[in-house]
Amino acid sequence: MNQSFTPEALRRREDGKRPRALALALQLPGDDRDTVVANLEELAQLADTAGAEIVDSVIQPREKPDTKAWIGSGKAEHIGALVEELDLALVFADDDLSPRQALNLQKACGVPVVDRSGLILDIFATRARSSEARTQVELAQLNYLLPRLSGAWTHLERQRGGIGMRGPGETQLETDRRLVRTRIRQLERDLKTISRQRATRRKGRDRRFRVSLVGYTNAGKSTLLNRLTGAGVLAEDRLFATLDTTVRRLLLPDGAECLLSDTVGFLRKLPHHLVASFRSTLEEAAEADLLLHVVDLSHGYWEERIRVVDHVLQDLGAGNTPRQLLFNKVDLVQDPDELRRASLKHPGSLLVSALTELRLEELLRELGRREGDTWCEFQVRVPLNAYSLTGVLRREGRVLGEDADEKGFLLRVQLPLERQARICRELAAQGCVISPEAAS
Ligand SMILES: Nc1nc2c(ncn2[C@@H]2O[C@H](COP(=O)(O)OP(=O)(O)OP(=O)(O)O)[C@@H](O)[C@H]2O)c(=O)[nH]1
Ligand SMILES: [Mg+2]
Repeated sequence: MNQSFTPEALRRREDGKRPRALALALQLPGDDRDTVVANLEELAQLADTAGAEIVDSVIQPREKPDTKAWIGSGKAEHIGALVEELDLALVFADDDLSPRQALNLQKACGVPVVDRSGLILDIFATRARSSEARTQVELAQLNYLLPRLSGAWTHLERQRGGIGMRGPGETQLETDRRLVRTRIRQLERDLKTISRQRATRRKGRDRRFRVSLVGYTNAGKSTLLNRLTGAGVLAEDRLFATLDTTVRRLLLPDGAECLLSDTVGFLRKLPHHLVASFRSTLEEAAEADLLLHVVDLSHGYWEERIRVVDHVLQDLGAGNTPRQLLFNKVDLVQDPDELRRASLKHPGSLLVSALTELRLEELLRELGRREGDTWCEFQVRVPLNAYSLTGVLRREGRVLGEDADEKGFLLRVQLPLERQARICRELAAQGCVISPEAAS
């Protein structure tokens, strides 16, 4: 059984010819036409990232999706004729289709039908580089594929097309369901190990303030990381340029440091299996001290995109992590009213351009301020016979000044807010005298 990217299709690509495709969307009652069109444009961009060329698109108004053929069997026949006429190799659906809907639509169209999840998984599969990302994508692919494993799919996939199921999962698709399940269990075990290793790395990573760049794909997160830290992360005008997490040190204006991490971007209707698989990568974001939510203000639907990102963060359990909204690409925004509208709607947000480095100092000052807010200052008197406790203070906090007299050692320290109560209790139990009033 082979549902993967066919050698034939590969050859077509190497020839420089991209598979020609059609994009399909439903417009249900209550759907705003402009939004459906914008979503179709996003689908076309995804298809382009995957290597296909959208030559036409069709929006089908319906009361509700047809359980058998999604757009309805009559319309499916019509699409089949269009596919023939335009000599298309693929059809993309801007929704997630049930295996049955996809199969019926595929039969009517005569070419493979790739739904939104299938397309996103395909892009991730071709872009995954690190072994962690590859494991995550393979797991998501196999979970997606399992209910779709059926002989009826294979002959069409072999004929032409290709996009939909490439990448690390590819070799597995030649096996049967039982083997796929076994492989899924293996991958889940691997990911658990990776997740544990990540957690250990995070723990050992010291007490620096952790800031995570989050946002819709293509918002400019990697560009910002590069501009601020010289990280050299790939940043390009494509969806899902970044799949792996990069963490870099960032020096703040007051001399403190934070750790800035860049990770995979979010997207409307991100496949559930993918989010689940990428959980360990995304935990990096979920466990940050601050989420720097980067928004492309030049995009017409930035408000909807903010909602999408908020939703995904909620799903990841990062709903309550402190946030800073950062409107990016303001160099592309011609209308000053748009800038005002964004600021008024989101008080406390910042307006920057990562590319032209506009107002990045303001961002750094804000990060410095937020970092400072996470510490509190104390004066601690450590008895002479308990010198080892100064080591505890150095490990758990920052020692700003140190003095000694005949009664002991006098330290001016900053302790992290969330642990200060515990540390102070422990120190007091060992004879230290702590005075918060000493804070400058
Ligand atoms: N004009 C302009 N373009 C920008 C700005 N910031 C980023 N870009 C461009 O936007 C595109 C996407 O930037 P990336 O930094 O790759 O975006 P990302 O958020 O990391 O995207 P993913 O990794 O795909 O999630 C690139 O072509 C950047 O050059 C900006 O402030 N102004
Ligand atoms: Mg990126």
